[in-house]
Amino acid sequence: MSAPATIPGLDAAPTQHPRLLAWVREVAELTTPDRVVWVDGSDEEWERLTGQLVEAGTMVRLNPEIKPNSFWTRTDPTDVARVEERTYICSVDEADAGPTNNWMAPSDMKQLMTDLYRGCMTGRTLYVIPFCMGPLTAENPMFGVEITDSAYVVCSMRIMTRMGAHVLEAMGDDAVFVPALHSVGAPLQPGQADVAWPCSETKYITHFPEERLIWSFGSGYGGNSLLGKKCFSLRIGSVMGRDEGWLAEHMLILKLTSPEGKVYHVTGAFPSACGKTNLAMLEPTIPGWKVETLGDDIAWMRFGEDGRLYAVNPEFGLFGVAPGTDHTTNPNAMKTIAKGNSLFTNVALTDDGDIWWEGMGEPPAHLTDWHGKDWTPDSEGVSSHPNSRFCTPIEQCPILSPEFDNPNGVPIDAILFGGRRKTTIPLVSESRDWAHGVFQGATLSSETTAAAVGAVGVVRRDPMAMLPFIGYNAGDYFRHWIEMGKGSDGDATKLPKIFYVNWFRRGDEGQFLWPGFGENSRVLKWVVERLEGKAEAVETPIGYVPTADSLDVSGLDISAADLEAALKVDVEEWKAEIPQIQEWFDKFGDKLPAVLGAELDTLKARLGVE
Ligand code: GTP
Ligand code: SPV
Ligand code: MN
Repeated sequence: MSAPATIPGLDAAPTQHPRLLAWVREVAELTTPDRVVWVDGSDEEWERLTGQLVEAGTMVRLNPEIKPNSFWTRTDPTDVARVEERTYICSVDEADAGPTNNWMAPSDMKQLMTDLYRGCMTGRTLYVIPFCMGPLTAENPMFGVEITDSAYVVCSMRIMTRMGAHVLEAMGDDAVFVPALHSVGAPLQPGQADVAWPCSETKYITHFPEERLIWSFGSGYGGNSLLGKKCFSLRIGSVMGRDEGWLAEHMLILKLTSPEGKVYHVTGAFPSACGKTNLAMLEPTIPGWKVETLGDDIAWMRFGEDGRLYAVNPEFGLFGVAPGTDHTTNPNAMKTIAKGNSLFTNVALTDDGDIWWEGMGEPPAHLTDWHGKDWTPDSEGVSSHPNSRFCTPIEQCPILSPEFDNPNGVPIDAILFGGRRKTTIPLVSESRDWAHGVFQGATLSSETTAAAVGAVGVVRRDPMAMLPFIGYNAGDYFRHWIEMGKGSDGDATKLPKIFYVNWFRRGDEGQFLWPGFGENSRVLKWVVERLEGKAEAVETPIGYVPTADSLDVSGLDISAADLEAALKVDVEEWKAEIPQIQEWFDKFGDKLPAVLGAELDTLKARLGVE
């Protein structure tokens, strides 16, 4: 069957970039949309698309007096989170995907997905979104182009990335870019009515690392469809980083100023829904300390000319977990969304056209829940999906650091690894050196959350909080981290110090031992004082842990027993961890760097394990 001679809009391309034009034509001929729209990122376009989405029932406009220019969306109840089981790294050699990724041969995957894509945009609009991850002023701007048949994705990408006409112009005729193809996989036959949230039961989130290519099918949600985020900035980004000597990491970035006016920059890798956004926007509870936000989810880290490691946030918006976000826990997030221009997905709607979710104080007497049903405080179940999200421009954050747009990034002083563990892992420990810090990261464990489809609360190894995001063999990824530890100029003393934190340890009654949120500034203070050589610590088998009085708890409502329990290194608990770490490391065979095997032996010896 031959494709129609012309698809409206296809030839109206505002670019002469030959590779881009050829790719858009090829995709349009395969997917047969009704029209092609070249996205310009303008206010008029936003008005038009949000208007269409309201008309289609996908979005509800919120009360402009409360949340100006903001919208509420409910997804299909089956399309609420990343789908790790359906995520593939299609490297040429299966060994390059490693033991932690799903793999299929690129040619097999392409054949399978080409069949899915054939005609899949019938009755829909194909949007072409030129975008740039990180500042456009970078020496090598990291361009991508997403093709999607979802206007919701276009609007979300406008918040989450630098995109539109100015990006296309900056690409000129020959810029290298990452092609990222997305379809919700729900063609419309003539006369067929659309649904509010089109998607497909068949889902594939696929990466071709050698080609720097992304193909996604079947889901409209977050990390599955906003392809600049996890797919480009982490999975493809990590492969680029391996090849070019830098790191693409699932990390927040913050700037910390001490009462003496000394400036530090900290990154933190915690798994999905384990506290990055909250720490990035933290309001310190200890006097004189100041936090400014640089990024809440992704950091690209490269060596600067001075041999230090610099971090850039490639994103332009915040895609934050809604439940638990409130004026007490994260006041800066609340101030950011109060400015409007935001999308809310799978939260609840109030009767006066505002949004509500669990954790936001007393519930109103009546809500429309994320299923679109009436909800009252007596209703069974929650009003908002546990992975419901706010999507909001980072430039609206009242504590955004002025360095946010600096293409060179900020020099990193400390890296925090952290997980969600009820037991075993103390509030904070400092690694002995880089290799020990990489060991802490490589063996990081956390309970699964609602950010991915599947069981919640199951402890798993999540190396550097990157388990679902490493675009290559995790053993090679550990080796890359070890290599980075040599420094760019052989001076490892310029590298950040590595710490391991856990805000989520529980007491005997199931209560959190540590109050968390703004009080985490006390841990940041200890980290800085360790960098300055001021704070005391005890050496334990797992690293340096604060002494009871080196952590500033002045004015904090915590019992001595809870504090001791939060900081405790329990040798028996750690002994129980060893077989799990051993089993985890065994997965990597020859690929496991010998340094990490040696770290495990050291840990065993320190714990007195045979
Ligand atoms: P992703 O966007 O999925 O990568 O998540 P994230 O790492 O940015 O996590 P986020 O900061 O959104 O927090 C996830 C959940 O953990 C929210 O419900 C928070 O309220 C809660 N949380 C964050 N920090 C703390 C803390 O210090 N203590 C406790 N108890 N809960 C926290
Ligand atoms: C995560 O799951 O780590 C997120 C949300 O930040 S998503 O964009 O869906 O990946
Ligand atoms: Mn994340």
